[in-house]
Order: sequence, then C-alpha cells, then structure tokens
Amino acid sequence: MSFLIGIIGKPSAGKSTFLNAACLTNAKVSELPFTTIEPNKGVAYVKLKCVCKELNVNDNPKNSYCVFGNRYIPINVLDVAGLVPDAHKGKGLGNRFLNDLSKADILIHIVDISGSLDKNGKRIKIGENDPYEDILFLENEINLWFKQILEREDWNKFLKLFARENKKFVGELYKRLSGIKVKRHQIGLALKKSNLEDKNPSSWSDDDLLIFSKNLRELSKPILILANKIDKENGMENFVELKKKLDGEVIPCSALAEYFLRKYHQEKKIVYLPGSDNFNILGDQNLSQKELQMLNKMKEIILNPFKETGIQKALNFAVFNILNQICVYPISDINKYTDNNGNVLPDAFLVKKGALLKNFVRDKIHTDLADHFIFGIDARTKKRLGENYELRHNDVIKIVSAK
Ligand SMILES: Nc1nc2c(ncn2[C@@H]2O[C@H](COP(=O)(O)OP(=O)(O)OP(=O)(O)O)[C@@H](O)[C@H]2O)c(=O)[nH]1
Ligand SMILES: [Mg+2]
Repeated sequence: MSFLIGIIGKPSAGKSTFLNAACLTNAKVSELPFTTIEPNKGVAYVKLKCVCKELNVNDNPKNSYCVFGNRYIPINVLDVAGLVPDAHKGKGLGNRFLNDLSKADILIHIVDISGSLDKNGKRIKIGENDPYEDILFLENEINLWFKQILEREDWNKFLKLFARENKKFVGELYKRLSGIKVKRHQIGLALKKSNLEDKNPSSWSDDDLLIFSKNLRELSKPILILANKIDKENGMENFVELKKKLDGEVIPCSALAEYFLRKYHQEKKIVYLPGSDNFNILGDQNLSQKELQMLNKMKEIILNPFKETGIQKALNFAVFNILNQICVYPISDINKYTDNNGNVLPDAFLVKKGALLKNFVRDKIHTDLADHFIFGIDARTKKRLGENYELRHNDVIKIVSAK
C-alpha cells in the first residue's frame, strides 16, 4: 500500500502544474479558474540516500528506482478541483471534489505566494491577495467538510444514544468516518485534544463538534503548506511575511520551474535529478537562446537561493517529517543483499517510525509469511532480531519463516 497525497488549493494556484511536475503527467493547465474538474492522478517519488553506496553494491531495484545512490520510492498523488470559500456548502464545484480527497493520507496546500489571484482564482493586481488568508479559509473548509460528514444522518439522534461517556462511542464514530480514512486511535486522540473525553456526547454543542472536527482533521489529514509561484514578482517578500505568521513548515516552490526542468530532462536537453540544486546542459545546440536564458534565470532565482524547486522537498517533508516514515530494505541473502532471484536490494519499503518487525512483515511483506515468521536477521551485524524488534531507518533485514 502506498500513500496518497491530495493536492488542494484555490483555483489557479498551480495544483495541476504541481502534479505534472511531480509525476510527469499531462493534466490540463491554464490561467482560467476551474480548469480541473475531474481529479487527476499521478505517481511521484520520495527521494532518499540509498544504502547501496554504504554497502558498496550495485543494486537492481524492483519496487522503486535508484540513480547515483539516490533511492526514489513511489507515492500516489491526486490533484483535485479548486476550492473556494463556502465550498462545503456547494459553492464553486462544491464538496464533490472534497469527497475525491477521502482516501488521502495527507494534503499539500498549493498557495499562490505572489498574491495575484482572488479567493476564486481570478487574476488581480500582483500582491493584492494575502496568502495567509488563503490558508485560513482553506483549512476552515476542510475542517467543515469533516464536520459535515459527522453531522449527516441524524447526528443529534446519534449523540443522544450515548447518554454517558461510553466506550462504544469511539467505535461508532469510527464507523461513521469509515469513508475518509480516519484511524481509530486518531478519534481517541482528537477527543482528548478537544477536552471532550469526559463530556457526555448528548450535551456536545456545535462548537464542540467544530473543535473535534478540526482536531481530527489535523490528525488524520494534516496539511503541508507550499508557497508556489515563488519565481513571480512579490513571491519572495510574501514568503518571508508568511513564514512569520505561521508556526509550521512552509516550503517555497516553483512548480513551473520543476515542470520545465523535468520536461527538458525527459527530452534529453539537460540532465536534471529531481530534488537537486543544479542541472547540466547536454550540448547548447539543443536549446534556443530563449530557453537558455530561461534555464539560467531558474538557476539564479530558484535553484541557487533555495537549493531546489521545492517539489521534492514537499514530497519528502510530507512523507518523512509529517507521516513519520522510515525506509527498510528486506532481502534474502545477508551477504549479497539479494532476494531469491539475485536482485540486489530489490525493495525499499516505507514504514512508520516505531513499527515492529512483526507488523512490517504482516503489512508490507505477506500475511502468510507473518503467520510463519520465526525471526529476522540484521544484514549488517548478522544478529537475530525478534518479532518485537523496533525497525530503524535504513535497516536491511532478512526474514526467516517456517514456510
Ligand atoms: N510563474 C509561475 N506560474 C505558475 C506556477 N505554477 C503554476 N503556474 C501557472 O498558474 C496557472 C494555473 O495553473 P494550474 O496548474 O492550472 O492551476 P490549478 O490550481 O490546477 O487550477 P484549477 O484546476 O483551475 O483549480 C497556469 O498559467 C500555470 O502556468 C509557478 O510555480 N510559477
Ligand atoms: Mg487544475
């Protein structure tokens, strides 16, 4: 199972450009608001330092790929229609697309940092819109979407069923939220965070429900802010201002720059590795004077100051810092680091920090293997690892089973 990242933002913020840049898809892009109606899907990659260099082997990846010692692991990305204030009430394209986000594990909010679009994605004078306000309205919309899901189908009647604090309540809430990928423990945590653990559900106010919806949304679909169009006039100043107002991470980005760099790489005009701070031109004759100028400008205003376009950083931050994933390499031969077919370091799996070896075997490898699991062996130290061994980032492990 791979992660799903949902791309959200107001119309024309650059969501489809992000998708195309990250996944080399051909989703329609235009200056007009509501260009995207049906969601667009793609596959992007998180990037990390592969263990092949440290182990001094040439690898043959199967579920991922490796270039110059960088391992790229696939994740799913979904670009949806633009969101406007009161979308949860049906404004713009309404909540239809919100439902498209149901299966997302995390959301990346593409903000137009140049401030040249109003809340409905219409072009206005550059700098006229405050990107901070976009963040407030959009998060509110997503929280209200959660609230609406809870409220539908006789919410008040539902609350009255739980006259006292009741263990069943969490289970019933979990059922109610089954469509939007909320985990059971997140419901418990959200109740605690909202100070509602000991409150009788039948006496919940509308505010209680709103606070609970917000906390649950933050836990189950966290939002990473991306300051897109940093290349535009005002971009940099607005970015500095926005950073002052926000507690969390905000990543500067030019989705357009990444898109061009990856396209030119694909067309063999340059060599560019996603997430790097440079590119090499493959013979000037492939590029017009105008293209060369544009590439130089990208270097000057994006790659040099920010060290990358921001797309790879956003994907990595979402998966490693917010979803707290680490990478583990299962193998069969602890000396050659191969699978049964001789492939060196074939698979790189993302697992949650703190996961136990037995859960990793069950969730990522095979339930059948998990049933017959005996122990693991650390390929580096050749030591035995029990089922309750807590996995560490970059572990290379052989699974020994009775089957
Ligand atoms: N300068 C600059 N322009 C960008 C960037 N990203 C996107 N754009 C432009 O912004 C406009 C809107 O881009 P889209 O990707 O279609 O925006 P969207 O958010 O998918 O829009 P909707 O589908 O209508 O909601 C296009 O003209 C893009 O070329 C960027 O990083 N820099
Ligand atoms: Mg779009």
